[in-house]
Amino acid sequence: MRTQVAIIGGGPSGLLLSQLLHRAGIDTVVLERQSRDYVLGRIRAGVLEWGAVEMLREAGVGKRVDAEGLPHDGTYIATRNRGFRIDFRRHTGQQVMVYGQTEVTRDLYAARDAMDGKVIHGVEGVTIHGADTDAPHVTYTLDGTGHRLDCDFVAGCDGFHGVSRKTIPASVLKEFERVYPFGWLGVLSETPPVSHELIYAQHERGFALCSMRHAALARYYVQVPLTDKAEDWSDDAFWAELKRRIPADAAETLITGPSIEKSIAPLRSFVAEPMRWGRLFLVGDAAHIVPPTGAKGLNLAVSDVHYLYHGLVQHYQGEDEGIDRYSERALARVWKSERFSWSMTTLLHTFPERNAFEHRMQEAELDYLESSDAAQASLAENYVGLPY
Ligand code: RFL
Ligand code: PHB
Repeated sequence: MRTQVAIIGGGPSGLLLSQLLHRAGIDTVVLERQSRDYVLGRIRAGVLEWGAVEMLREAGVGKRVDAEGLPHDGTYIATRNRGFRIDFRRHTGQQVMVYGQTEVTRDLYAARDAMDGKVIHGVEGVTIHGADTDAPHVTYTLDGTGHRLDCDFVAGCDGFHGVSRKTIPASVLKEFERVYPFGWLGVLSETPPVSHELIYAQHERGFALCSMRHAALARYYVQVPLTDKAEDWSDDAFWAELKRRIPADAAETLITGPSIEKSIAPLRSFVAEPMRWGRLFLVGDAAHIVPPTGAKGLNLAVSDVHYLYHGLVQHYQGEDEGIDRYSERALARVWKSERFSWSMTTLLHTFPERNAFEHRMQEAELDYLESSDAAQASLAENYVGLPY
């Protein structure tokens, strides 16, 4: 089989890239290890930057996000003795859109089906060959039979644990990492969200977040030690802990119910450089991970797709500037989102090893954020998303 762009991974970045390229007349094949139901069962991101929404519209999949997404003009930051609102609209003139990653992926699958896009599920042993030559190819096994896919380019959209990044020789790839000493225990429940905007709560027992998917589906998180296991947390224990950490008025009005999903995600910051090796491009989580505190993971995957999509379209029009500068352009935005996600994580979490000085620094930082318009404008600017 032959295609122009072989895409490894059918998560949001792989599907969006495939959809955009197909609309531009560029042929792709997406190779996904899991089944479609498995991919759609993963509960992950919930907040889209406006630029990401515009990319979905550009890909022809903006209808449902526009109809069902919840535009948010601001967010709350809370501590035990105070709470304040960051007004995105006032500071930036922009909003964000609350719309689940599951729904983005569902919309992209529907669009790929409608265009007869080639998305192959259940592939095993994906291996990239000759990425540093002019004629790369990918081999894989499907239902026990070996296959070969020849291509012009390979897009590595296969997430943090994929094969693409590992294909780049260690002598070329530089990795930067911070692993945080805690995770987020997340619960999804079919209850009305406690607040019409998100609440990011700093508390000495640990961070908590009140989020949502829609009017009847709430998403909550609490910071937990990495040694905790989701199955050891009863629903009652989760609700009790959440109520302790959020402002009293929210705790009083919180409507609880059975969890329909409960899982723990570890927090990590990670960047691999460069994001291109020959004819292989890394996209999204394959190249970088952010802790979820800034809601940037999915949004960064979308901005990577933006740069690569335009670079590939240019290439097929005879101009290589876009693909030649892909890594540099993507990384410039990645590092700024890494900085923001790291600073939000540091500001709002309880670090077991913090000393008295560092505690006071955290308090002063929160105090500054509450009292300074400039600090709030900076948070707002980063939260709604830096320009592409
Ligand atoms: P994905 O979504 O991981 O998709 C990669 C796809 O590649 C497939 N794959 C392979 N396919 C073929 N061969 C192989 N060898 C393969 N290896 C892997 C996988 O099955 C998968 O389908 O990466 P992508 O597309 O770059 O998208 C990135 C986003 O998914 C990610 O940044 C966010 O979900 C991160 N993230 C969150 N971001 C937020 O902004 N807010 C959140 O609340 C949030 N929560 C999360 C998250 C990520 C999590 N992970 C990765 C554990 C919660 C979790 C649990
Ligand atoms: C979510 O709704 O899952 C969510 C929202 C904001 C974040 C992280 C996760 O910062």
